[in-house]
Amino acid sequence: MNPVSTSELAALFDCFIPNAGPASFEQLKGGHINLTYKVRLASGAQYILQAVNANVFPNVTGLMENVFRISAHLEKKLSTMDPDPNALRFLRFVPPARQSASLSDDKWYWRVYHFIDGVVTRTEAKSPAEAYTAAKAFGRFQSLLADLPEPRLNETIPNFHNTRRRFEALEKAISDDICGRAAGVREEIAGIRALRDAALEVQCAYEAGLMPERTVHNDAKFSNILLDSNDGHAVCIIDLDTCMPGLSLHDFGDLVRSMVCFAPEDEKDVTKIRANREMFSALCDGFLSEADSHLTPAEHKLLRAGGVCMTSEVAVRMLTDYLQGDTYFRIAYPEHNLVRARSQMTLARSILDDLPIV
Ligand code: GN1
Ligand code: MG
Repeated sequence: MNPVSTSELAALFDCFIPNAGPASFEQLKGGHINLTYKVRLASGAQYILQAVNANVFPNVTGLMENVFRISAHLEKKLSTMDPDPNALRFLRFVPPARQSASLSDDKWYWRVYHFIDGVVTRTEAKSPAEAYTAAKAFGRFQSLLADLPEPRLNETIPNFHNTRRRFEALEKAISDDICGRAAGVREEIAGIRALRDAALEVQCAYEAGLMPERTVHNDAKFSNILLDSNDGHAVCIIDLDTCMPGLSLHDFGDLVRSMVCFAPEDEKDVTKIRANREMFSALCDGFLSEADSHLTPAEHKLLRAGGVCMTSEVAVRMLTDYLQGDTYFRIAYPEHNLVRARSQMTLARSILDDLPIV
């Protein structure tokens, strides 16, 4: 998307909160798909103005329906529990006060929600205590959604974590080679192919009936938790756009992917990438402290396999995007997707080789 001017942002925001007076807009980096701005009004009130990428999420109506159903369910459940100042909170959306053609087209869908103050997000975890906190929050999220009433949520991106299909899409991108990049990434292709069987373990167990479909977050990375800036407790799980039917291990796997190593997702120096046992153990403990009772024996046994699955899968997706000309994940420089793919496949290999089964 071309940069959005301040006057355009102000006009968009006015559709939600009319005549709010002068506002400042700050683009928040992070996220590879949507565009996010923090809005600050002269009164001090703060909001998030966000554009959902309709190329990635063509069924925005279904997406928002999911998000509202989940938020309402969580709010209802939490209201019946003992008030706890540290309980998880959830995003509150502001409905548009008036519709406008600019709010939604085939490229972007704009929405506003309340900003939560006094929090930070981070892309890399620092300590096992932090890993425990994040995994516990996602375990709780899953438990709270276990009794979401029927019907099944909309599958807004079909086959989102269908790992086998992701590998097939990579093979197709290699043979189509529309950008002529395949010859330059032979080593990466071989490395990712070598991970295929281990990456498919979770899907095979699901297909064998060893674990049920659940309502899950589907992008359970560390940066999708707002942490209290004073004491670091988990305040809110954000980015509910991919909440859909899926597997518990997809969420646990993303926690492992995003927290088991201290290097960033796009670390260029792969010698810095190594899965850390203490972090993994803290992630297992935190997740199980909330989700233990609802997991099947196979889900318990495949916790590490969840990490291999999600880390390999994202490497496959990033390499596919690189081969197809970087049309999906936003990049900051030409080889960004290739760098990400390398780092994530190195991490998947290390999760498999360096971590215990549990
Ligand atoms: C994307 O845009 P963001 O950062 O929320 C992607 C996830 C990947 C993640 C990798 C809809 O999420 O699946 O795991 O990047 N989201 C979508 O950081 O494809
Ligand atoms: Mg996301």
